[in-house]
Amino acid sequence: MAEDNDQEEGAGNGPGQGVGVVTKTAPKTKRPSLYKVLLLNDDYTPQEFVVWLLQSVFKKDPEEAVRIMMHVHQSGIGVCGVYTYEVAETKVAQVMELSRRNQHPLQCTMERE
Ligand code: TYC
Repeated sequence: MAEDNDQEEGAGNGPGQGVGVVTKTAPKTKRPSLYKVLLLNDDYTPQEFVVWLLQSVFKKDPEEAVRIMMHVHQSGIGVCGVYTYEVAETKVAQVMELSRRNQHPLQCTMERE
């Protein structure tokens, strides 16, 4: 019978009954793009300066710094680290400024991963 059935129109919740449905939108967290900071080899920048840069700018331990420097020295280019855009940009600027101040021709650049 209609009178004792909750599913009939006019009974229960649902549209038009003044009862809201709580919905939750998943928060949209987009992961930022990452950028490789690359060091380029040259014939003039001292190896010790490159190792020092890798420790001071890129926070590498001494062994890792030597490994990266030797890789760049032997293959011409190498990755110093991977960062978000603004961090990568800052590291490149720091390397270029330190190299300029010390009159070394060392070049550093960044590239989207
Ligand atoms: N090739 C340089 C030398 O023999 C050392 C060096 C290594 C320079 C890495 C730049 O990114 C570099 N003195």
